[in-house]
Amino acid sequence: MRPSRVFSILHHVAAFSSIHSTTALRHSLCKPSVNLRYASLCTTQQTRSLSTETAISHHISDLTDREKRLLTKLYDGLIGGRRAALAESITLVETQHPRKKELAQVLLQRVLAFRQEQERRSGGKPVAFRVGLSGPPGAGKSSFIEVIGKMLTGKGHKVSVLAVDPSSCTTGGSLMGDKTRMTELSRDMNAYIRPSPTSGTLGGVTRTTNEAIVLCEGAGYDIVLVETVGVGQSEFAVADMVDMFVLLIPPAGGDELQGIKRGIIEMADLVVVTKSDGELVVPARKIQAEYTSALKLLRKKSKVWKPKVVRISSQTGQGVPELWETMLHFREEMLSSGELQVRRQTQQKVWMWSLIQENALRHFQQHPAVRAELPELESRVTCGEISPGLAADLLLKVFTDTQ
Ligand SMILES: Nc1nc2c(ncn2[C@@H]2O[C@H](COP(=O)(O)OP(=O)(O)O)[C@@H](O)[C@H]2O)c(=O)[nH]1
Ligand SMILES: [Mg+2]
Repeated sequence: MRPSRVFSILHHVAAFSSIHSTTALRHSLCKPSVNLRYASLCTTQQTRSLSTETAISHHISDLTDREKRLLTKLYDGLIGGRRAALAESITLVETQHPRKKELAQVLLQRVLAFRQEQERRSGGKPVAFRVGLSGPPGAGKSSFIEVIGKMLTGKGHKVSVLAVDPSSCTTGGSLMGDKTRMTELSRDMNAYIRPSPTSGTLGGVTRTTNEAIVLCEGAGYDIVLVETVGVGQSEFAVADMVDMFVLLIPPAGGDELQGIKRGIIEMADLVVVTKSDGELVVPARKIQAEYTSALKLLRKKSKVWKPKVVRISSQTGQGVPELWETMLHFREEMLSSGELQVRRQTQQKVWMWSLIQENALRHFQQHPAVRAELPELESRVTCGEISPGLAADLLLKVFTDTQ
């Protein structure tokens, strides 16, 4: 993206925002610090946002009246907690249409500003609790979400459920099954369930899920649950967008457990052995013991939190209230130590870099000079005539020479 493009998007943000002036935008980029570390971070942001402000004032708005009206309607509806507006906003961030993508960024920026203002008022404490739930297909994730979701709305929370399922891109959505497992929750006015988009790459799904989280929080959902199947890299992607990553394991035989990647166990802040009821209580206990000792050998993700292994049953509800207490305890520990805030900041950076990676690669692959050279270089690499390293260097050279 050329600088002028960047500024033009930033300008949309300022032009569209009637309440949030450029000063508010600066506020949104720099919330009052919770401790000294953030204070120093804010100082650099302040300097940076001054140039942003200058850039904004030099650019003229090119949002049409219709676009402004659409964005106002979505923003007001979203902040007012209207589900239809939330659904429409998520559809907007999922779009592939270039212009609509820009509009989505304007909307997001404004929702972010709103959310940060809320955070500032609550003393820098994140307004929502983001929880990732992963585990092999059939582990009982959706059944668990139904039970805990209802429990939480019963306590006065607003719960949103987002799904990251790259397999749904090819199968057209395995989420139908999930919806039927969440029948009561999907009828609950304080819950919002959004299936994974059925097109796009994992990268695309990840981006839109990250953005959907922001929108849900803007719409007043204070608990965001992100469900993902333990397939491919999706669980790693989800671990990178939540405050707490929970791994659900069914009390089944060894074979299924082989499928759970060691790396993902390391990511878990909590391991939940599901279906601990009836005949499954004994195997569930066994799995709990196995995971408890396995976790002791793994690298710790946090300085203040030791991952735990708990057992629950969504069928009987046993262990679910205690599990929620454990999750709250985690959040408190992570917040008071400042680790949670740092985790979120790191995630923002990871997210930015993965977007850059995805876009830069696409830009490279679509570049005319690269496309012209690619077939020949590829065939010379495959027949061993030149090394992959040399071919990559040559392609990068034609790319940079023609910029
Ligand atoms: N016995 C028992 N079965 C369960 C429990 N939770 C889920 N199941 C069953 O496990 C299967 C898979 O559940 P589901 O929630 O769809 O798993 P997901 O693929 O991880 O979302 C379904 O047949 C559920 O009825 C539980 O607590 N106890
Ligand atoms: Mg499911």
